[in-house]
Amino acid sequence: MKIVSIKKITVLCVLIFTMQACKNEYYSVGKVGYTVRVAYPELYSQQYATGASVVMKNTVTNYSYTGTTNGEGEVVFSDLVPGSYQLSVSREVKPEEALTLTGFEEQLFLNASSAVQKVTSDGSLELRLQGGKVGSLVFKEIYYVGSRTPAGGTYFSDQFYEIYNNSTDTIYADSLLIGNTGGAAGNSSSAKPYGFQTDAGNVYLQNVWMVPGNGKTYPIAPGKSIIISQDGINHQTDPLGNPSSPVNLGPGISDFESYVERSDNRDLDAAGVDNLLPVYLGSVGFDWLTAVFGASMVIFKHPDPSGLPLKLEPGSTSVSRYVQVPRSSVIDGVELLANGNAFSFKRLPVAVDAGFTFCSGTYTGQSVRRKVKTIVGGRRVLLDTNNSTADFEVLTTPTPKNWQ
Ligand SMILES: [Ca+2]
Ligand SMILES: [Ca+2]
Repeated sequence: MKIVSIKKITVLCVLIFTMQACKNEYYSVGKVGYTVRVAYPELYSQQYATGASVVMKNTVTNYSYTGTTNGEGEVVFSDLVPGSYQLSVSREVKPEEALTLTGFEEQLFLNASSAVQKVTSDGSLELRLQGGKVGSLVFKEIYYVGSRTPAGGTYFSDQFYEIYNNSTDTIYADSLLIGNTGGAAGNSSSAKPYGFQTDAGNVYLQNVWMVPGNGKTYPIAPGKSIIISQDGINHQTDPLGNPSSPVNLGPGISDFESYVERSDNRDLDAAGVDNLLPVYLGSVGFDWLTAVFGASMVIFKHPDPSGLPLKLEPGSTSVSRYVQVPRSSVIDGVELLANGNAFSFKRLPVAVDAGFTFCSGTYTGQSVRRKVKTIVGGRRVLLDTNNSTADFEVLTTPTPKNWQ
């Protein structure tokens, strides 16, 4: 802690012209003690921040007292001149320290500041650090392979995509974009790999949907998720469903569903489950069915999604066009291929997903789910190394909004 220098006080007194008055005031008023306690942001594994830099700046003289918080997150200014002070706190968190505090190994810059405090006698103040965006939205679970009916038929209206807030801040799902790539999944060796494979700077999507909302309509709290379903019904009990389906995706579980408006009303519009907004539907029949062999999935944000360029697949004679999404807009992506030997059919750039994941077969009722890396204060932090080979595991039974 610095001590007010006599030189500074002298200069100040000269400047304000009434040297004697100033001197009298300064020396006649007793100094006071002031304790500042610094707390970490909510949801951190520790409550109080040690090693935080605290600055108390006198708003009249501009003189600053500085100090560093101790093991209890406190700094005591014991010889403060009474007056009005503005407090500011900063704390840089190194990646290895952040891993313990938040579950994410990344550099953080936390700050706090106060309104002007009138300090006339001994007192204290607690300030909470803020900032440091930690983590992001990630795919938690994807169920895409479909299920068998009791008679052995195939059923694929029960696909879902679960998106999880892996950060320590509330994130709004409003305007979030979700899409699937085209391209073969590697189930047939005679198929050609996706013609866009050599472009590492973009992702090419067959269909793109958007979450509605005004910007603050759909908050996702830290450690919570949203589910986007093909149809937001209880597939096990609904007359249009499949009694052998592994999932109930009704209201309360599904947050959104894809709804394809058709004159024959072939797609059902489940009440209580909000509909996604279509942005570009390059290959949609009765509904948004993604490949049961595996389509690679991406979530992203873009200020003008309907203005994104549409591209023909290089080396293909198909007239289908795909939405070109810059890699920098991608929030998360998961490469889903047909089997463990299908690496050459990758459709996402390595920077989005360095690996891929797969189920044991189509209509097996299995899902792929991101592993839990650690638990901080009861909140699961999911493993996100941008490599789904390492990050995901296959479940025999999907667990929408659940972990069992
Ligand atoms: Ca639907
Ligand atoms: Ca609906």
